Amino acid sequence: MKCHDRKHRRMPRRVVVFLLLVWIGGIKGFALGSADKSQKGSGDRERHPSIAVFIPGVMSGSPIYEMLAEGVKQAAAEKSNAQGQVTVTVIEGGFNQAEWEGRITALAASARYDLIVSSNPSLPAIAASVSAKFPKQRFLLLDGALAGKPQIYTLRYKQREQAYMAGHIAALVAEEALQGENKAVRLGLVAGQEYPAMNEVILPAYREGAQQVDPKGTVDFRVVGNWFDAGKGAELAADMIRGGATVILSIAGGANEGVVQAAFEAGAKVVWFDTNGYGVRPGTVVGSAVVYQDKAAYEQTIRFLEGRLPFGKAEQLGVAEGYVDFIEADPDYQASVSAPVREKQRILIEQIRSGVLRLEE
Ligand code: RBF
Repeated sequence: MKCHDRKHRRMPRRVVVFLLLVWIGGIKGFALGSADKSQKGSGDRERHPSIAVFIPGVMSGSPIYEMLAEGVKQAAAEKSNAQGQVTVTVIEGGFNQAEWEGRITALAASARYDLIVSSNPSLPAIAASVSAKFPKQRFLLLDGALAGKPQIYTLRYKQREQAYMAGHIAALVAEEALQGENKAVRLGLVAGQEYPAMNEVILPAYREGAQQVDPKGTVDFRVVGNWFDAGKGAELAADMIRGGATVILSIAGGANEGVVQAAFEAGAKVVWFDTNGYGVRPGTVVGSAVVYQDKAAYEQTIRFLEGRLPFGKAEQLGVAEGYVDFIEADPDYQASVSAPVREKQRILIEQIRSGVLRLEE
C-alpha cells in the first residue's frame, strides 16, 4: 500500500490523467475494432446472439427433432468462429402439449433469447399467441406454416411429395408380395396422433401414391395417441397385419420401434418417414421418404444470424428444392427390395424431381 502511494505521489497529476486517457482510449479502440469485424452498428446482444431450441416432445425416437437441434448448433458453431460466441440452449418441452405454450411464454418473458426455434405444425399458433404478449420475441419454426406475423418465419416441407413416394414404394412392395394373386394391395399407416397435416396431406397423399400402383389399394389408418408408446405401436401394427396389411408407414416417434418389431415378427414390411431408416431393421424397412430438416435448420439459422431471415414469410420446400427425398443409395434398400421395384420407384422420383409429376398442396 505504502509503496503504491509513494509512486502516485511522485507522478504529477497531469501525467496520471494523460496515461489514464491513453489507456481508456486503447480499450475503446480495441472494442470498436472487434465490433467492426462482426456486425456493424449492432448492439451487444446481436454480436453475441442467443438462441433457444424448443423441442415439442423429446428428441429420443424423433429424428425430426434431433435434426432440428443439430442444424441450429452447426450454424451457431460456424458463426461463432467468425463473429464471437453464438449460444444455443436446447430445451425439451416433453409430451404434455398443454404445457408447451407456458414453457415458451417463460422463454419469451426471460428476454434471454434473440430467437426461439421449434418444429411441428402446432407451433405457429402457439408462437402467434406468445408473440402477441412479447412483440420483440422472434421465432423460426420448421414443419409448420403461418404467414403475415412480423415476428415469425415458418418453413414447411412438401409433405404431399414425401407421403406420395412412401405410398408408391409401399404399394410396389405389397403388390410384388401378392405374386400375381388377383387381390388389392392392403397397406397400413400408424400415426402418433391426428392433426391437420396428417389427415389432410400425409394420409391422402400416401393413399394417392399407393393407388398410382394399384387403383384398388386401401390404407388402414391407426393412431397411437402419443409419440412414445412402442407397446401400443406394436399392438396396432400386429392388428393391422392380421387384418391383411403387408406394408406399414410409421409416423409415430418413439412408437415406431414397436411397429418395426411387430412387422419383423409377422414378416411384414415398414416404410420409414423423415430420416433414413433402413438400418433400423435391415430387410424389414423397405423405404425411407425423408426431409432434410438438419439442412433446413442450419440454413435458416445462418440466414437469421446474417440478418436475412424474412420474418413474416411462410416458405414451402420439396423434392425439386432438395429438402424432400427418397433414399435409394443405401445397400440395405438395394438388398431388401427387388431391382424391378426399385426401377419403378426411381422413375417416380425422377418424375417428381423434373416436374413431370406435380404434387401441389
Ligand atoms: N413427430 C415426431 O416424430 N415426434 C413427435 O414427438 C411429434 N410430435 C408432434 C406433436 C404435434 C402436436 C404435432 C402436430 C405433430 C407432431 N409430430 C411429431 C409430427 C411431425 O410434426 C411430422 O408431421 C412428422 O414427423 C412427419 O414429418
